[in-house]
Amino acid sequence: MALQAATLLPSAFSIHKEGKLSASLKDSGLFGVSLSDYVKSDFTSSALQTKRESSSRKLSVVRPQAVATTPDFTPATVQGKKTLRQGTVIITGASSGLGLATAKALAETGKWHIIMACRDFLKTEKAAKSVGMAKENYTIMHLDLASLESVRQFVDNFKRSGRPLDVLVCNAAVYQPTAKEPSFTADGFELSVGTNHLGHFLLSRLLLDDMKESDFPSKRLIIVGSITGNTNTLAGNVPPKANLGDLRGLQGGLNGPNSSSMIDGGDFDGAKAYKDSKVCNMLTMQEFHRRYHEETGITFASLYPGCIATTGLFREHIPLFRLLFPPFQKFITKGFVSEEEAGKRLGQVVSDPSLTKSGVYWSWNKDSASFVNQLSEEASDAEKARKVWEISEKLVGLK
Ligand code: NDP
Ligand code: PMR
Repeated sequence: MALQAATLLPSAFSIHKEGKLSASLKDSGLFGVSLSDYVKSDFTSSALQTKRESSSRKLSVVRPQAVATTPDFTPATVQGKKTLRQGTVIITGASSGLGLATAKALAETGKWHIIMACRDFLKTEKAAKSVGMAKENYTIMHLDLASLESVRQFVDNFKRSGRPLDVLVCNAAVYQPTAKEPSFTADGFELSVGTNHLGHFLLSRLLLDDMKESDFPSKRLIIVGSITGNTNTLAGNVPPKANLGDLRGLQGGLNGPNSSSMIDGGDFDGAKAYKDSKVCNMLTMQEFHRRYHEETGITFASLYPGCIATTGLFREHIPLFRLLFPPFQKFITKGFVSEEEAGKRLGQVVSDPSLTKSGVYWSWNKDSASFVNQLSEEASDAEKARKVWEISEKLVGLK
């Protein structure tokens, strides 16, 4: 079936060597876009945006980012010090896809204890077993990011566990591309922004003190971003495009009747809400960096792990999309990565000693070498980041 689909796709699209996409189909109902819109826009390959990074932390060895970093996790050697204990990393949404693959990759090193922060305990237990994670390497703790009460409860439970917190990975997300009407979190926020951004915002704010107290040599807060929230890329120009506007909907609480369920105050669009939530994720990471990096030494980072077209993220998409999306990404855009490879990439951002730069957004080139990528104008707008932070603080009850 997948092969059959793949043979259909190349006749419709091709990407030339120089990275320009051309299309022989005018419109694709399946991918929901008019291709003529993209061919006009330059294909800004993330690989073309390679920048060399200079490490801001005191590392004995600084490697250029264009060089492939090994998927070998070595937290024990950061700054030449020996770590006497395992690192503790919380990964939200570790029951499937990228979160699970990262948990597996880190567990296999034996150097990490993974707190799998998930809403479905049984599903997570089965998932951990299915990928062969040894029992002593993980703990499952309940977390429903669509409820602020659940986030607070999770934080209390974690604190009571007495474990230090060394790395927090905000990975969980929902994507509702086919929803006609918005759905809402327990606190009445539109579900995608409420879960992907606001739930994680509260979680990371409440856990910051625990990270400050940790004696781990390289403490990190990672918030998973995406290419589709960055309008400086071809993928980010697929409609509907991310756009937070003047934040009037966020200010109004994203709750429909009295205000809009969308951040920019517009009509509900599930795909846009997801992309907007990813912009919030990338802005939040940078605002954390500006406010806390110097004081705490914590590394704040975001990333685009590649297009992991097989994950549960697309579970609400139409079956035909789920069938054709993986071959489309594999053979046409060549942006596809397997869950395993994506898990290694996020694993690097968790623990590779050369990825300690703070305030940056990581991507990987076609040889799987990491580099610091450029964010779109909106996703790097410091004033917007400050406003999103301040409004979010009020919405989650921190102010
Ligand atoms: P999956 O759907 O496989 O994983 C998402 C995870 O989030 C699941 O474990 C899911 O739990 C969890 N989750 C959803 N809602 C909640 C909630 N309310 N509370 C707690 N956990 C929740 O998708 P991916 O692995 O693809 O996505 C992981 C991250 O990667 C996301 O941040 C996504 O934006 C990002 N990403 C993905 C790309 C891709 O191509 N797939 C590309 C770029 C970024 P459950 O199992 O219970 O549903
Ligand atoms: Mg996209 C280099 C081109 C590229 C890349 C890397 C992605 C990644 N996509 C690319 C191109 C295109 N996509 C083109 C040309 C089209 C029109 C045919 C297209 C369409 C498309 C759709 C309909 N793409 C999508 C969708 C989705 O529903 C996915 C989405 O937006 O989820 C939010 C998606 C994605 N494309 C990607 C990636 C990584 C995604 C999904 C994951 C995400 O951002 O989290």
